[in-house]
Amino acid sequence: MSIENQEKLFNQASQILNDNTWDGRYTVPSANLYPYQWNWDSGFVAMGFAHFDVSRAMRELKSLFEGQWANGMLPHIVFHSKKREGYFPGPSYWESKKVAIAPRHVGTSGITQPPVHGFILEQIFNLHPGNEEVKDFVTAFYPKILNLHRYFYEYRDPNKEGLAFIFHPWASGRDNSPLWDDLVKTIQIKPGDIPPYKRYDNLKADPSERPSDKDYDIYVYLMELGKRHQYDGKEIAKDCPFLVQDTLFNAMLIRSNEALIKLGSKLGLDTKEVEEWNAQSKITFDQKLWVESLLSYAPYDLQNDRHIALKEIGAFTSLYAGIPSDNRASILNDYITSIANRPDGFRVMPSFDPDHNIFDARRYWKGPIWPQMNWLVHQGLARYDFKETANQVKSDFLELVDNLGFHEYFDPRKSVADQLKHGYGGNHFSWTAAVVLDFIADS
Ligand code: 2M8
Repeated sequence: MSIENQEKLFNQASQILNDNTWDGRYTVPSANLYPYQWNWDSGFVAMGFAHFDVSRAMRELKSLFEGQWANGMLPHIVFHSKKREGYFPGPSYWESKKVAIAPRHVGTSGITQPPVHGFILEQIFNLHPGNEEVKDFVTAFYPKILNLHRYFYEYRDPNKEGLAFIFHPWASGRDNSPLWDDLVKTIQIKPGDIPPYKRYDNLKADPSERPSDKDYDIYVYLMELGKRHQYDGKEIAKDCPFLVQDTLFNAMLIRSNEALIKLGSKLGLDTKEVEEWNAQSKITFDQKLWVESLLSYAPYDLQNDRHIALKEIGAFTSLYAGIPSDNRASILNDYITSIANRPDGFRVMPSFDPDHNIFDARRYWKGPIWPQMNWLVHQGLARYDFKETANQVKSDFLELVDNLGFHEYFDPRKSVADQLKHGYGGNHFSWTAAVVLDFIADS
């Protein structure tokens, strides 16, 4: 891509992050579709801002962590804005203020999302060497992330294996991924189990690109269960039908642990606790989540004691966390290469196995290319020195944004995407902008 084009995309991306900033201190993923602050979206956004406005980057993390609960949990949505209409489930649904350990001054959800904040903090720190304000911020912020990780090890790891569970598909960040299809089919919803509710997402985005109504019933069922238990991980573990040790979620935890260890040693902070967590987590991830017949990692379903053995994007983020041996890393890299070289023409990296009959190139997490996932996969491939594949993942993504705009997600099929006028889901999307900023700054 030409320098002029890169500059154009960089400027458009910074404009989007500024436009999506509300009250001067937090960013919404997409003003129309998601009118609140989201957990991992804001992590990537902070990295994007760090390339042109580091004060905003720091403010983004600060405003997000205003939603942190007293036990360390960081909710997946922080409802700063007063707007009560237009998104389900909004602040009144969750009733977080009825929970003693939730913040008093701001409403939040009761579930979490992949813990990216440790390595985002490290990115911000590394982008501004010698900046005393950044150094002070990182030092002051560090304990908040440590508390979040401590929460996962204390409340979300009942067997003390070093892997955290999630109890809702939304917490995986990959809402309607085919990974969860069989498991959610085991949940029988009886009349009266869930309250009546009204979706807005499928009015604002093309319903054929969104999760189904059936998916939403399950989401509500699991939220109701969480609410009954005051969102207490230990209580939920006792009777929740959806209890999963996810690949992406735990890879992010491990990579963020690593960031805390590196930052801690640079800043003279005590890193013993996080080193112990991480040593165990890395080993368990590699041993427990690898499925030899799949030649990949896979999430583990704790209630049914089995792997969810499907080829899916989360497994490939293990590279960024430095989990696989060189041999396993090569296997993962070979798979990505095979997708990039398919005779039917695919950009990398689709979020789900294109050879599986559930694959759907348009529908949300059932196949499309997602910006932040491409960023994570790119970082991982670069870490293991798979330069060619790393570059492919990056250039495929930049090409899609250049051709189809700053959308939420994209069609991986070249023959289809090259005929489209725009990408899928929301437009002027914050994490798309953030990833563009980092990819271009890193070119
Ligand atoms: C999507 O999830 C939300 C629920 O959290 C939704 O569909 O309403 C997911 O892509 C999630 O990963 C993302 O953080 C969120 C906001 O971009 O949207």
